[in-house]
Amino acid sequence: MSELVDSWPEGFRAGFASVVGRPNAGKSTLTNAMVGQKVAITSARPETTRRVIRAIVSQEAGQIVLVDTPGLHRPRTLLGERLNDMVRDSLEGVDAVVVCLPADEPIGPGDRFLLSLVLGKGVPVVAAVTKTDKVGRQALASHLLEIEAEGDFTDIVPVSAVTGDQVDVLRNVLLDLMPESPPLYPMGTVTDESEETLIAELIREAALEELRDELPHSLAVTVDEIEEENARPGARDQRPLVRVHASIHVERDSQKGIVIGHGGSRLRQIGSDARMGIARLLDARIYLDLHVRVAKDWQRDPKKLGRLGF
Ligand SMILES: Nc1nc2c(ncn2[C@@H]2O[C@H](COP(=O)(O)OP(=O)(O)OP(=O)(O)O)[C@@H](O)[C@H]2O)c(=O)[nH]1
Ligand SMILES: [Mg+2]
Repeated sequence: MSELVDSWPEGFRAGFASVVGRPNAGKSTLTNAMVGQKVAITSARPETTRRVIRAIVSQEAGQIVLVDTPGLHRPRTLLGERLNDMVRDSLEGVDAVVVCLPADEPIGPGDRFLLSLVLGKGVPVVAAVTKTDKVGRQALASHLLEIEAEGDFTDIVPVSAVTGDQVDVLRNVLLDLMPESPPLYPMGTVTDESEETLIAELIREAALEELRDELPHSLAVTVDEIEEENARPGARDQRPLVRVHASIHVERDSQKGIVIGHGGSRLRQIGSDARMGIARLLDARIYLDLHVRVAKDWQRDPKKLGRLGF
């Protein structure tokens, strides 16, 4: 990969930092803020991230490959176990670990369990105290003291991914922890995820948003086919037309109706939201063909999980 990068400044640093924390702690939002571009999908529902996503921060002085992970939680399904395994695997061989601890919630047993997995393993651990815009100064100050007492952190950085406050501080702290190395990716690359994965994720994000608290965990999305056509000569919009055929998989027949909605209204809304995100991603006109399919109890079925990419 480094042959794609011809030269780099003396003393350039590059390495990996795993971003971990309990579900909904703000890992993906923080990852996107550090990159300055949306790579990972986010939502107000816990367990949004379901795969390990590499998001790359490139700066003059170095490169940080952030590894955004699913939230570590008490698993209830085979899918849950797989997600937790991904988090554990993501800790191997990284140069730093960022533990996200929300400023607006007390440290709980889940956080302590996670800390026991990462602290004292010879890898620097930075506590990112997330969502600081949600609490007052006083509350934040005492929360920081509590976190300090939880273990031997290399650094503790309060940060808000929404206002951007201290995002640059966290970036610099991490950059200092990276080893001297040539760039690991061409400068300017923001992720190594396939287009197909990013599209499937944008559809899932739109569905999570539209379905609110209904069946958030029962959905999986696959992209079945992508076709690209050039714009007709003389057409007003000269961007290519990309036809995306994708499926939303649910666990039961009854859920199919929920996703489709009255007269198909919900599915249309999901499609229209997702289409905007995909158009932005590909800089193209998008035709999105969405189907809802039932993959009975897919979260507990190893074969079906495999087919859905887990
Ligand atoms: N006010 C505020 N909200 C935030 C901030 N960061 C994240 N959030 C919100 O917190 C919720 C969860 O954010 P995510 O980034 O999806 O959390 P996550 O840790 O990646 O969650 P999982 O992938 O489910 O483990 C979303 O509604 C975000 O908008 C922040 O700095 N300030
Ligand atoms: Mg996430």
